[in-house]
Amino acid sequence: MQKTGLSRRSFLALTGAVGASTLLFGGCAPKGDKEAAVEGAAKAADDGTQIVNTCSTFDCGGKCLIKAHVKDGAITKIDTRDPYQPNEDAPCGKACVRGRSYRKWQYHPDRLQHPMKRVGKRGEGKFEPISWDEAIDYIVSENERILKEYGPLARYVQIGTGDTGGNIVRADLAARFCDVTGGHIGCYNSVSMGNTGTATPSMFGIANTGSSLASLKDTKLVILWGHNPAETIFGLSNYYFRQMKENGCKFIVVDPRYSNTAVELADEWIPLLPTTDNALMDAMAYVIVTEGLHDQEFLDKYVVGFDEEHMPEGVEPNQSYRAYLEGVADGTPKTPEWAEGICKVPAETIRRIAREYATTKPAALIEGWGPQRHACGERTALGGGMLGCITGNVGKVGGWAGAYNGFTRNFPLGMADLPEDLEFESASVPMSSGWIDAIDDHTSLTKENGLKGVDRLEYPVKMIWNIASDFMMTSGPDLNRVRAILEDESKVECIICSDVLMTPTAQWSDIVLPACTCFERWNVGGTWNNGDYFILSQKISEPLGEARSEYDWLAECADRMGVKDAFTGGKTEEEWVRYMVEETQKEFSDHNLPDFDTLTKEGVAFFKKEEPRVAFKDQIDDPKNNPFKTDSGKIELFSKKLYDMKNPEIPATPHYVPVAEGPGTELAVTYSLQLIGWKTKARDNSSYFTHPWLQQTQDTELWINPLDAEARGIADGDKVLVKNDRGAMKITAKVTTRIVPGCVAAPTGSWYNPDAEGVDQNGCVNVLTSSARTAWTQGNTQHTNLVEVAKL
Ligand SMILES: Nc1nc2c(c(=O)[nH]1)N[C@H]1C(S)=C(S)[C@@H](COP(=O)(O)OP(=O)(O)OC[C@H]3O[C@@H](n4cnc5c(=O)[nH]c(N)nc54)[C@H](O)[C@@H]3O)O[C@H]1N2
Ligand SMILES: Nc1nc2c(c(=O)[nH]1)N[C@H]1C(S)=C(S)[C@@H](COP(=O)(O)OP(=O)(O)OC[C@H]3O[C@@H](n4cnc5c(=O)[nH]c(N)nc54)[C@H](O)[C@@H]3O)O[C@H]1N2
Ligand code: SF4
Ligand SMILES: [Mo]
Repeated sequence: MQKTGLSRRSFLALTGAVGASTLLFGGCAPKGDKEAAVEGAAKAADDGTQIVNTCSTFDCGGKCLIKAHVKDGAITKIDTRDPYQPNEDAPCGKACVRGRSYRKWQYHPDRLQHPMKRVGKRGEGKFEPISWDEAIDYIVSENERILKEYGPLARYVQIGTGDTGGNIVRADLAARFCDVTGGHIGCYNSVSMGNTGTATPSMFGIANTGSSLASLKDTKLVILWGHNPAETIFGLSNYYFRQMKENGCKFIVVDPRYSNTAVELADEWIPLLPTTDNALMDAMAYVIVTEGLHDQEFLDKYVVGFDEEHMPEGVEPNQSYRAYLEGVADGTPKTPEWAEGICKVPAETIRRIAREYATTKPAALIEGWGPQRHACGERTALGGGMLGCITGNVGKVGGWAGAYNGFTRNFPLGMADLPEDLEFESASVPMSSGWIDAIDDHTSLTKENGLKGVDRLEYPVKMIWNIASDFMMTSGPDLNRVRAILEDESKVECIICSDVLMTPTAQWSDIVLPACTCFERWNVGGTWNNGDYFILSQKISEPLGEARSEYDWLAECADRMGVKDAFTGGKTEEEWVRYMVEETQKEFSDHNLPDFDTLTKEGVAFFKKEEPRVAFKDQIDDPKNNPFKTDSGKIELFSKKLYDMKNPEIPATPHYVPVAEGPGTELAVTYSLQLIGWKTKARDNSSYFTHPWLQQTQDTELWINPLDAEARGIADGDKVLVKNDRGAMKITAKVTTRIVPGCVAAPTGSWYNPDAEGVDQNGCVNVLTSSARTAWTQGNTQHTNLVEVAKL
């Protein structure tokens, strides 16, 4: 049993500490001297305080150097700047407002400190503390029972993003435990960018179409399309974009909201209705092509499907993208006036930005992931790539290819895989809502609607593992539907949760285990998208109370089931981290990476500085020897594979198709506003929802345009009810011109908190979101919702 290094008194003293909230956006350290870092690292101050260079493992979009001040086993202060000053050749993330507040999360008064077992009805919130021995007994016996009664595929490991900023992922450990004891159902598709992830390979042959942001040094124009790095961070995006801004690069932001990124960077904000991006993209293409501003030479040489002269075999005439733009088949040319009626961007603005984008070389159109977490997500992801192609910006220094918004090599190396001769069953379902179907009607799942690994499921899901995950009851779609299913205790028989706080998912679990935080165990943190370094996420404090690392208790469960060595591979968690660092050091032997012990002092391992990566440069410079990895070897603006699917929602060219739940539909008569969520600086997804400091940095409020507010008699600060057929939530209205009329937006991650009538009290958008999946990827559609708003 692990013991806390903190006395109850010092814990209370820490949680009682008061401080002002820092209203900073994320960013990076200025240039400076790396040697100072080493000198200052792990230095003991006069009062015995150690300063440790480390990082968190949150799935937050960044990975920043944290300087934790540690005294008597407790974190007394979080710093990020001095004396560490990474130099310009090796920039490293500097803590954002959330990072500055880690200590208040680490010592949150509500932290779970003991295992607990449900005693009331599921979801009622009644638990009693149990010992770890009792918890292990329960987990082992439930696993043995479910394996015997149903089989391994009755065990579902829920997506768990809480610690995916680290290399050892908690949910993966649960999957590993299940596999060494017979197998499990997992999930596929990234919850963050699954629609982009599937769509882009059809156009470019690979999913990661991003370049290094350092390659944009001389870019003159950047269009940030539904991309909000001032809040979402995305590696070192703010560092590079701010430098570019200072050097005179123009920024246009296309977003239904005047986002913080628009505030900070935009020379021009283009508001549009959600889900209509492709109409704007089509009309921009129409202007570019009809005015002869497109790069015909590039299209002739590298692209299939732009015009009728470059089409694959076996396709009817007039299916090219150009024929679509000209309205050859449907009689509707995709003019700016046509698009204005759909996306609400004035035709003259469309003409102006289309001309500007096509005539400014190089220019980079970079998409965020918000626009693709929609029912039309696959098409929107490809639309950005389409504009990059017709302007010849692909494979060029300073240009940009597709929807992926940066590039990072994949490192460091992970834990060793399970032995190849280990036999276990596996299947997977679409992450967003396949698991809901696998509980509710497992026979409905087929290959056609997303089941992988097996032809059919023989039994429903009976056990759910929620490890570092609040997806089940906060961040997943259509929570009221999920709630009704889970309330029937005969359906799912055992729900396991390991978290640091009593989240809604924990409340709806049968056993809740107190997890240690990233500061109480070893790991390695990697960056998102750009930033060529990794950071040792050090254990700097003993777990609070009886909190434990999942690695340890799962190893104990595996031991009880006779498979401990298979689970651990003979290593402790810390030994795995050492192994990963050493293997990475070996693999990149010419990069002069620090060894584990040096890393404990320096914190950060920088890779050797290399030329910035420009996606597809080889394919463009020397196409003969470097074909694109598509069927045709070229960029596919028209995909024969998609054409053969004959599904109007999956067109062969990335053009506008209205969504089923959008403006102009019959449903919009009843629910006339589109609701989107966005990721706020105050949270990391659902994490920090109850963080007392971060709550002060962004209210949970519904942005609504004055026109829509006035029509409903709503004033700024009024309590409103947001409603559709799936559910309702109460929230405070923020009447603001920062949002386009016809659209309302709320921050994501508010904990699900329904009252007796089922009306959510916290502003949890997922009572209103749909479990429908995208047509092609089976990805999530959580930004595509129609709602009505009324004053309470
Ligand atoms: N409507 C709507 N829904 C969305 C989205 C959206 O845009 N709109 N976005 C989607 C996306 S992209 C994502 S990634 C998901 C995120 O879904 P969430 O599950 O909400 O993700 P997180 O907040 O990252 O982490 C989940 C839990 O991990 C816990 N945790 C943190 N660190 C640790 C740890 O070290 N150990 C353990 N055991 N627990 C830990 C946190 O306390 C938290 O409760 O939400 C998705 N849901
Ligand atoms: N502060 C903070 N940072 C985070 C996270 C967090 O929770 N908080 N979460 C992290 C995670 S897990 C992820 S996956 C990433 C997610 O990163 P993103 O998916 O890029 O973030 P979002 O806020 O969902 O969306 C970005 C922008 O898209 C806009 N948008 C929504 N719908 C549309 C549309 O139809 N068209 C257009 N043009 N724009 C649209 C939103 O208004 C928003 O400003 O962020 C990461 N970073
Ligand atoms: S939350 Fe993410 S972006 Fe903020 S300090 Fe931590 S690692 Fe950096
Ligand atoms: Mo995400």
